[in-house]
Amino acid sequence: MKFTLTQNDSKSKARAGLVETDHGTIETPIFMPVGTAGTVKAVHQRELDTDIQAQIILGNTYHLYLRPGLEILEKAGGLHKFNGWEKPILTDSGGYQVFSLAGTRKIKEDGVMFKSHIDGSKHHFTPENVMDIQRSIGADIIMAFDECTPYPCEFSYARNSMEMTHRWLKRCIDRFDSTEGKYGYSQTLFPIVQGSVYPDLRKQSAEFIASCDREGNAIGGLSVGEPAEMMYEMTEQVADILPSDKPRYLMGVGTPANILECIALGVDMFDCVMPTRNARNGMLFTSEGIINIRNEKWKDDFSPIDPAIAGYVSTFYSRAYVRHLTISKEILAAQIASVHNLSFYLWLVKEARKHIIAGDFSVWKDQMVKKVSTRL
Ligand code: PRF
Repeated sequence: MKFTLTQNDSKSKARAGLVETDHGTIETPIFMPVGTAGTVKAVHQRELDTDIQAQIILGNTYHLYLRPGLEILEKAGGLHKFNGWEKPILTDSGGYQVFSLAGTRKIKEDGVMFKSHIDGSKHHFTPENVMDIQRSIGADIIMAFDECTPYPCEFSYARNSMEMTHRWLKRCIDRFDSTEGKYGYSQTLFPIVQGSVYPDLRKQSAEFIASCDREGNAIGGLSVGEPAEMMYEMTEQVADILPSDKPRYLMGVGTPANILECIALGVDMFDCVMPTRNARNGMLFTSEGIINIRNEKWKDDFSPIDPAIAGYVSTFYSRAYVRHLTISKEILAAQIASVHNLSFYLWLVKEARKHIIAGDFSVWKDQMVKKVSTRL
C-alpha cells in the first residue's frame, strides 16, 4: 500500500491524498460503505460501483468467519472473488462486534471467548487467529484485534484495556509479518488507538501506535455514546500525534456533520452503518438537510430526492414515490434509500476533497455542516 499526500488545507488540518492498493487507488478523504456480511445491505455491486461510486467497502471478520466461513471463502479465492467487488476491501477485526455481544463473551489476556449470534456455538478469537482469518478473507486493509471500551468507562478499566490492546497489537504484528497473503496480492495491517475519553491514555496510545510504524493507523473507541465535542477533542489530539504521511482512519464515524468536522481535524477514512441503517428506517440525508420520508409533508412532493447528487436514484425518484414505497413496506424503498444515502455520503467526501484542493475547504465546511444538520 502506498499513501501520497496531494494537498494540505491552509486553514484547517484537512488533507487530500491517494491510497494505492493492489485492487486500485482510493481518493481521500473517503467514506467506506459497510458490507458486514460481504454485502452492503440492499445494494448490489454494480450500483456500488457505478451509481454510488464507492472506492472501498468494509467487511466484518466476525460475520464472515461465522458465515459463510473460511472454507467457502478460501475455495472462492477470497472475498473479492466471492462477492464480485474487485475494488479495495477493508475488514474490521471482530474486536468491536465481539464486544457488543454483551453477556455472551469472556475477555481474557489470550483472547475472547464468544457465542455465535447465529446458533449459539462457542468460538475463540485471539490476535493470532484473527490475523489468519483476515488473511483468508483477503481484504486489502485488515485491522488489528482490539478492545473497544464502552462509554462511560472507568479510568482504571480504560487503562488496563488499552494496555491489553497494545499487547494484542504486538501479537497481531508478529503473526501478520510472519505470514503472507493467500491470493497473490498484498495486504496491510492498521493498528488501532484506544484510551476511551482520557487525554493521557489517548496520548500514550497514539504514541505507541505511531511507534509501530505501520502503513496506516486507526482511531477506535469513539462515537460510542460520548458527546460529539468530546469525540472531536480526542480525534484532534490523536490525529496530531499520528504520523501525517500515513492515512488516518476514524472507525464507525458518523453523521455527515461528524465526518466534515473530523476531515478538518486530519482524518482521511471513515465508515459507518448510519447511511444504510437509517435508510432502512426512512431517514434520507440530502445536501439541504435530513428528511424523514414517512412524514405526511412529502406525500405530494414530486421533486427528486436530491437534485444536487449526481447518482441515478437521487434524481430519478421523487420524495412522494419513496414515501409511498416506505409506508407500503416495499423492498424497493430500502434499496432506493440505501443507494441514495450512500451516494450522498460519497458525494459529500468528494466535495470535501475538491474544496481542500481548491483551497476553500473551511468556509465550505462551515456552511455545509449547518445544511446537513438541518431537519427538513
Ligand atoms: N474498534 C474496532 N472496530 C470499530 C471500533 C473500534 O473501536 C469502533 C468505534 N467507534 C467502530 N468500529 N475494531
